[in-house]
Amino acid sequence: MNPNMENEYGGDQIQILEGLEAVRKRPGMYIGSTSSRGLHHLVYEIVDNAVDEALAGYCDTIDVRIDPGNVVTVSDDGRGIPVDINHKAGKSALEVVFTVLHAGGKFGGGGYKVSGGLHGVGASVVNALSEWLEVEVKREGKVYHQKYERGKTITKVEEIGTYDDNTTGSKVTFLPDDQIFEEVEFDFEILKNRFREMAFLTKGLRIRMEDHRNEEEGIKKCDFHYEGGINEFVTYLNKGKTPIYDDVIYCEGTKNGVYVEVAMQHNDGFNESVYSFVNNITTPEGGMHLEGFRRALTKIFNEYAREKKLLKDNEENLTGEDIREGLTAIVSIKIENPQFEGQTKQKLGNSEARGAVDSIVTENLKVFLEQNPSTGKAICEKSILAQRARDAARKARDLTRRKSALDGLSLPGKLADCSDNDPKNCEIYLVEGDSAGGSAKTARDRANQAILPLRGKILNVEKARLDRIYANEEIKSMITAFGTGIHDDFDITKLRYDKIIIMTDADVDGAHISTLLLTFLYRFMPELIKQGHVYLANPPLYKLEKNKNVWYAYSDEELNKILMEVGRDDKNKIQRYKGLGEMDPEQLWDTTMDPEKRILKRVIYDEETASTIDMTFTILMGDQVEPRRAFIEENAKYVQNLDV
Ligand code: TSJ
Repeated sequence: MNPNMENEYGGDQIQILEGLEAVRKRPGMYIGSTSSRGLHHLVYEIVDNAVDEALAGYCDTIDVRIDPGNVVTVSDDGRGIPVDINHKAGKSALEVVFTVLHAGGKFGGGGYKVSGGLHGVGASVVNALSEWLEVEVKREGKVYHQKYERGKTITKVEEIGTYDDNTTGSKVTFLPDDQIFEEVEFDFEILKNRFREMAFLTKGLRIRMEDHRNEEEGIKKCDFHYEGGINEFVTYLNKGKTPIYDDVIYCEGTKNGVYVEVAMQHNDGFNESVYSFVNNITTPEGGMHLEGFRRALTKIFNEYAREKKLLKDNEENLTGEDIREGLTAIVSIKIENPQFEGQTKQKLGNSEARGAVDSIVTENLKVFLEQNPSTGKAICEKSILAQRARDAARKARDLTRRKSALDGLSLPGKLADCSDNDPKNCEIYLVEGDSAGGSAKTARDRANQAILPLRGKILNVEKARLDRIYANEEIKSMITAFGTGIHDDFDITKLRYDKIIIMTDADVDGAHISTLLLTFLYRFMPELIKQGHVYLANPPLYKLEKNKNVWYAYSDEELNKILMEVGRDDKNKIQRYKGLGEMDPEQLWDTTMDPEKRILKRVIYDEETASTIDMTFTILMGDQVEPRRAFIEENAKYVQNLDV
């Protein structure tokens, strides 16, 4: 071999290693964080590459498998990652994909590539952050293989076999590096929700997953495949709600090089559930594509309402909010060089996307409304009702605002506030009922724990219009106690407590009240949940006493465990707590409120699967019983245990 060549190759190699070393040194720069969230991004990154192959038209099915030890395998039936020598890099294209930063998809043609956000950083980043990674490619009758450790090449690209069934595909297996990640346990539900979303966004694509980590208990599986794409997504999101017209309205087209797809349907509720995506990546902060969509809707329905005389000449225009009341929609665009802006890089900055979405939606909606006048009328009538309610709500809100200005923002009378002035040290317990509230007031640490008793059932904000919500006493006291304001005035820096702790009875009613409170927080102050300020207290179900010893059990399993130790025959010393009210203040402190001993559950919010969370609340709090039962059986997954 020409020694110069060898040198050159060696030089390249060093540079490449430095590239991936940088990823290991500052993983957060590439995958956002090294928490559970970053961990899951590894899987999305690999799956995204296979989805690109599907978008290019060459792949129908993606399989994901989790094995014991959190080893993940992603395989597809695409063309197979090219293995021939990439002349610029002087090595196999396959090796380039896994060892050169940002090299993913730079060769070959077709498809849309993502260059920003948290995804699209390339398979090499996953490789760098994996203890080991193996890739297998089936192409032209040959099977190729390569293995890496912490980003470094361990074996050459080798031909390890042949086959003659004409199939092709790529398969990547990796083990996330526990030197990098705080946590290496994959959450089946989180992955499942994201894969469902990905399948909706790429019509026709099948994504399957199997979880083999705990085979004794069974193999968990899911299988998503939607020929209807985002139309089916909207139908799915409106499950448990009552649509006000039958069809999902669908708009599609390409303009300025931007491919635009929109699906929408109104329900008889009051919330706006519009999710936007760029190259299949969620954009929780919206951006130009969402602006284009909103602009088109507002313009079209105002024009339509005037033309049909549903809105009189002397009446005010409908606002965008009026038209979006009860709207469920997906705005999905594909664009070649997306620019992501904002603090979390989740907002689309490309201005050409605004015009593209606006004109595609305008054109499609015009045609749709001509052919479906009754749907047009239903939307306008609902928007006009929303307009009237908005006026009433503004009056109610102004009234609360003026009132609080007069009282100098006085705190609610029922609040037993804490004395420490530093919000960092403070927590507020939202307690169901006056009697439990009384116990909690006696039990608490007065310096740092505030108590706000709430009476009976909390207003279901999922079923009420704004005017009623702002007039509700319990809701008003929460808003003033938190100090953050609400709606356009919301300011998290004014939050008066670091922890908002929901404390309800450990029974069905208590769970219902918790969910009502969470629904309020989720709809009206989502930042509190997103930034991890919201917790559920965890009161015990049983108390056991024997020879002056006391045990508390927080679950039936725990009770059984204690009974095994203490002896089953002593069952009559057991006390089943029917509610917080049955505990005296000392017991309440010991079991549920003492920061040294208590267990709190933190409520988590995963942006990646926001649409699923939204539906969760709809299903739990909406009218329809059947989806709720099914959901509760599957178990609420938005709560994560946390010892504090
Ligand atoms: F990113 C990755 F390497 F991790 C990965 C890539 C993981 C998985 C599961 C699949 C893939 C992948 C890549 N599937 N299919 C492809 N396709 C290509 O890389 C490819 C194939 C052929 C051509 C061509 O022009 O002939 C071009 C490309 C980009």
